[in-house]
Amino acid sequence: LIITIMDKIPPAIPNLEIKYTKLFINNEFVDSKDGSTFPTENPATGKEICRVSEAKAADIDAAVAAARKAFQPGSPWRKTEPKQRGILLNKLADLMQRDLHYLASLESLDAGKLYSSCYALEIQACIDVIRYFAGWADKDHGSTLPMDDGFFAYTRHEPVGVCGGIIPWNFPLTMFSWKLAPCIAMGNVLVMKPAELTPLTALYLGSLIKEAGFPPGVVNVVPGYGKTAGSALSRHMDVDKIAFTGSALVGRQIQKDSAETNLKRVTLELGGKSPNIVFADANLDYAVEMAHIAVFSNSGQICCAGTRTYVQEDIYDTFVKKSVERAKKGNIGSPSSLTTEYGPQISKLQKDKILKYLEGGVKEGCKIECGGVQVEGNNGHYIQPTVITGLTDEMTVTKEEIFGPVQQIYKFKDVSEVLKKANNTRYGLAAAVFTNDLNKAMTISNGVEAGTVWVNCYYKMGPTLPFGGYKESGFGRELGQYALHEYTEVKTVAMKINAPGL
Ligand code: TXE
Repeated sequence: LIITIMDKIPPAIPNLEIKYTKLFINNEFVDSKDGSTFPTENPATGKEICRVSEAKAADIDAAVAAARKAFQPGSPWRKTEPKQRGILLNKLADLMQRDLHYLASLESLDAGKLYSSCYALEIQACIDVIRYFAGWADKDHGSTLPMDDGFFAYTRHEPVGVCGGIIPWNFPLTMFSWKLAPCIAMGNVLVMKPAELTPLTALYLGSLIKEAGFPPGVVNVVPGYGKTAGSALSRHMDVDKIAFTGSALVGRQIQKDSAETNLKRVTLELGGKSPNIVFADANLDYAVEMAHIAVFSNSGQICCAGTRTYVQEDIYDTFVKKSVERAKKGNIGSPSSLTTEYGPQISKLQKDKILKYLEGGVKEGCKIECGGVQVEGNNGHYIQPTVITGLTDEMTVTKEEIFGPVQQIYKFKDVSEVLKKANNTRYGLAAAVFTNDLNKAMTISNGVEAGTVWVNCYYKMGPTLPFGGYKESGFGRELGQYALHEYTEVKTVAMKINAPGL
């Protein structure tokens, strides 16, 4: 199957022309107010790609003002019929489809992500998400409510207003789409701050938003750093909601910012330490492969990665051996090459952080079965695919998100022990179980504290499936019908009926 897909993928565009590097406010590309710019680099080479205008507080003010103006009662956007909002979103999806080759090449260049995956899977999935929410634009509505005689009551679903998006660098276009699509479908306006490490596809999307015909100010894109641009957005008195994906640390800060300012609505998706549980009765080779994919996809930089692999004791030794063989087999290389399986980490900072976790893990007594070091002779931020064992629940590497290509394999005896271990974490984003025993599958999927549970599969996601965290993985749901609630206020209207003589 992979070979068939690869055959259909054109090579990544070489020497890519970067078309948009300025802030996108009010449907125009503009310099930042003080003229500041910042560099964005190619993680595969460590070299600067270009400089991008840097939004600071004054630019965030301008973007929020443009969004607020677009949201005023009587504005072209407020008068846009729900059906038309869906048509505009579908038009945007058409344009992304048209420019898939360019977008995939740009995403790969700026984020160090595998071009093949961007082209064949991720951007297509963004398009699907946008089309899915386009369909909801004229289908989400309130209801009439049972009420005392002489009264009539109903609810209206109204847009929240000016929404701010703050997104990370591991899935730049995906995160943009997940936040943009339900936000716009429900009639809101958006100020999006992409991660400082990956601003380029977000700006390009700005040009497509304009081309699709959205009125000025409905969507604004303001790249900049977290402490300046991000904070100005999350502390803004005229922003009604922030949708955030990123680190738990910053998630807490954003919640605090909301409390200290205007109690804007907040949804948070903050990563995880997801357990992937493999029982002895599972199909062994399939489980080894899926556990590998669960950790190493996107260079381990996935919030719901299966970072704690729990393997039942009867198959533990074989599983470790096969996992190590698998990790040694993959092709490390340029993310733009169609044959590459493992690309770089996003930055030197992230690479160093991962290596530090590994160093700490070894000091705490865990064993590196393979990898554990950076790839030498390369200026990109590459780390060898790593498998570690000899882990305990108390180790830092068990508790914290490493966010790199590091598979941690644990041994367990039975269902009750593994369930306890799986839930022994502050996170709760995802979990998986591999077994052919229905009772085990049900016991784990009912008992595990996580927003998504995969049974005999991993990363099975789609526009209809809500995604979000339990516990410190955050709150709120993206995708699916549940996402609509995050972008609507419910208004209750109770009306007295004057019916003389009845
Ligand atoms: O995230 P940050 P970083 C985890 C992962 C990773 C760690 C650090 O463990 O190693 O976080 O990554 C913006 N106010 N995840 O430092 O800082 C920032 O500009 C407002 C998991 O890159 O949280 C960016 O746009 N905004 C995660 C966004 O927050 C602020 C994906 C995320 O950056 C801000 C990425 C502030 N004070 C990292 N400070 C996941 N859940 O998938 C920063 N930002």
